[in-house]
Amino acid sequence: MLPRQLSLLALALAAAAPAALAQTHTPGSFEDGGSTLVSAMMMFIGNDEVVYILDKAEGNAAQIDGHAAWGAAYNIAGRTSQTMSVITNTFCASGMHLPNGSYVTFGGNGAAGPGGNMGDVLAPGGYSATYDTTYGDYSGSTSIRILNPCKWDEISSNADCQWFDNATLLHMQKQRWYSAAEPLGDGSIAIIGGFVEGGYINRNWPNKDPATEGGAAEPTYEFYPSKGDATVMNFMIKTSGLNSYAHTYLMPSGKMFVQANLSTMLWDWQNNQETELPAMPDGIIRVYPASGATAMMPLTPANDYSPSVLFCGGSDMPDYYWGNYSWPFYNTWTYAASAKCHYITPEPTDGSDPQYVETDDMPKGRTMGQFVHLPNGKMLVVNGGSMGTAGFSKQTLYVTSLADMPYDQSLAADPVGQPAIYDPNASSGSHWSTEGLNTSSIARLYHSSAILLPDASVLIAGSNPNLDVNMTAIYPTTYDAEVFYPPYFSATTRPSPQNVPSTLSYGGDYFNVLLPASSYSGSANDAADNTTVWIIRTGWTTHAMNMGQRSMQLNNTYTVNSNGSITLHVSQLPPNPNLFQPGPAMLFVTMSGVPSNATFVLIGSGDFGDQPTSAASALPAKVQLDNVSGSAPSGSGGSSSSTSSSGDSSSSGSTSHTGAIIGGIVGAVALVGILGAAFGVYIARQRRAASQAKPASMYAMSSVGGAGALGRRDVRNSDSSAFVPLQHENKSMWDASGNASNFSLSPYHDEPRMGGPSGEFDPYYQNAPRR
Ligand SMILES: [Cu+2]
Repeated sequence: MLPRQLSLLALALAAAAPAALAQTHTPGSFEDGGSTLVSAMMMFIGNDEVVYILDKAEGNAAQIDGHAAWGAAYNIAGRTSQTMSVITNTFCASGMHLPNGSYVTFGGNGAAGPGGNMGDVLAPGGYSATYDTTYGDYSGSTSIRILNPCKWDEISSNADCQWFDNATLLHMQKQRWYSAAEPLGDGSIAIIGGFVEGGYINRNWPNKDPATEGGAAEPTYEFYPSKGDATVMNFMIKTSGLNSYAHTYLMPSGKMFVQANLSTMLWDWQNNQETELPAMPDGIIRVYPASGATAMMPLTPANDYSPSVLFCGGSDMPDYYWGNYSWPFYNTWTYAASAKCHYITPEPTDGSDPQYVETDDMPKGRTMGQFVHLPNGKMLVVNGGSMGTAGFSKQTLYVTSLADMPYDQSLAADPVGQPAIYDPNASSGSHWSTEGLNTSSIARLYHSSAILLPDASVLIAGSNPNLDVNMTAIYPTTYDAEVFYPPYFSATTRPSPQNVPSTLSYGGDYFNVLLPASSYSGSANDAADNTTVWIIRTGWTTHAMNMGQRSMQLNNTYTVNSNGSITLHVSQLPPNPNLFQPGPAMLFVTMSGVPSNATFVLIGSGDFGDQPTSAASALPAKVQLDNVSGSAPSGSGGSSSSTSSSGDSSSSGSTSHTGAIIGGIVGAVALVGILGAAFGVYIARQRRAASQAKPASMYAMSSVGGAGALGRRDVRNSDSSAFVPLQHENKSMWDASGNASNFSLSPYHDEPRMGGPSGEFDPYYQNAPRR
């Protein structure tokens, strides 16, 4: 066949790709998800076509602009990827959606070069690098990078589809590696804590300066867009050491649940006041690097939209074992991860005191397990290992040579390849199920990720417990993605809702969704009674978390029509943006536990600021009709013969069914227009002007600023061979001898924009004091 004919065939196949959703998938199985080109340390879903992927700057074979790539876009239907340009090092950033459906990522690390070494253009003082000429990455320590999702075909051709990543124009006040990020009810994002640069855990030992660790810890919070100066959060000092990637969940009151080390609090961010909540039980650490699985449990009418936060796994390693910035003071891979689960309702509606409550153990202990909400009200846990912790290192206190490290640089071992599913509504002792769930043969340890896809399957990718790309390590750099098919893929028919809106509000008029009779079999009344409507925010997946992930069941009633169709009357979200912050989400209609495909929806105003709310309107009373049935083949997953909304217990992982998966793809198309329109003020102009500009002056080699921003002048007294900026043999402020004369060359901190760009480039410009 001639090359041209081949390419035409490829085009024809690509055009047919959406029909892949109607293919057969084996419930409980993993399918080959293709290559992500860069190792998927972070992922988020942009729309029904594209998942965006970020790696750290490292020596990936995939190239862009003449150097290794560390960004990619993944085609969901085609399971192929294309590289994307990212300017700064995204090594262990945090990320979040924005109210308009764009995404933002915060911080990272200094520039890295081959071998995980510091880049070759050093920052003043030589403690880290601003740039590396081989990998082509700039420091990402203060970066704020923004991406406006595009359809697959646009990405390579449209500059507006690229990352905006220019820290000269837009950046945080502080350097942050492993910061937490949590959206507020106004769509702005709290950015909390982190390391200034890398390390195993965020402390020296002994821990004499729990606030700043001699300038290595960043105990402050700030907001994007800014609400003022970065300010110390006392909780970060209290939890010093094990306080990075703190677990954060906005509560209905507008206060924020924050969990780190063994401590828990409610944070009134408007007044920076902390209310202590009970300590995590049983000495189990859930933050990095113990990295327990955590998620807010689904918000439902049945639980009155009262949030509970679930934690599973992690590690109860004694405090000393966690070591310091350099490495653990224990051979972590010999320490079993916890299987225990606890949940807490931080703001009980009955006025009782919040308490951690133990629930069923996971089937197996896990560190780096991660929860993915499924559109049937259940929670999938995937990835991780049963031994050790997150992080990587060339040594521990006891194994002092990399050659003697039994799992190379990995501090975890014994990957747990079998998913498990938690049902919040099951009775005690039966919350967990692994029935019919296959076991993946791909280790998903440090720097792996997982996210729900619009067809309700789950994309799993990443794993790279190595300083740089290493394809021969026991747990190598992993580019192979997998798609996991939950048990509801046993269904022969899936619901095909019509008239799903593309925007939702906080309160206000209900909307109607039509379910054709072809969506189900059996009694219409029973089918309607077992139909639920879910909005799921998949979040920003990295480090065993899905930052911002939420699941909410909307209230609904129904009318059964004489032709067998069912009209669902669906409430908007409850009139409180704190329950489900403004921004993008996927809407599923689930019949007897079998979800439709997702429709992408935008919740709220599409912009920062106070969100419009109105009282919830009353739903019409449900209307049933006897002797009306669905027209789907009987025995389908949507059959009313299912007696509960679980619908997935009878499937077998070894049985394959042909699924006629019809879906809400159409609704997703509408979102593109919204994305294009809503955020122009913030993004479009700046991107056109500056997105591709090489930030040659990004980090001028000046000694401006910073010296006063680091607090105490104690020096960090531990170094890390495994985390980029500290690997350099420098005599900088990090040096244990602490030469005070170097302090005037302290890290870049939020340089003033003298003669700089106008405010159109920088949301901070109007409202944040510069220093
Ligand atoms: Cu990391």
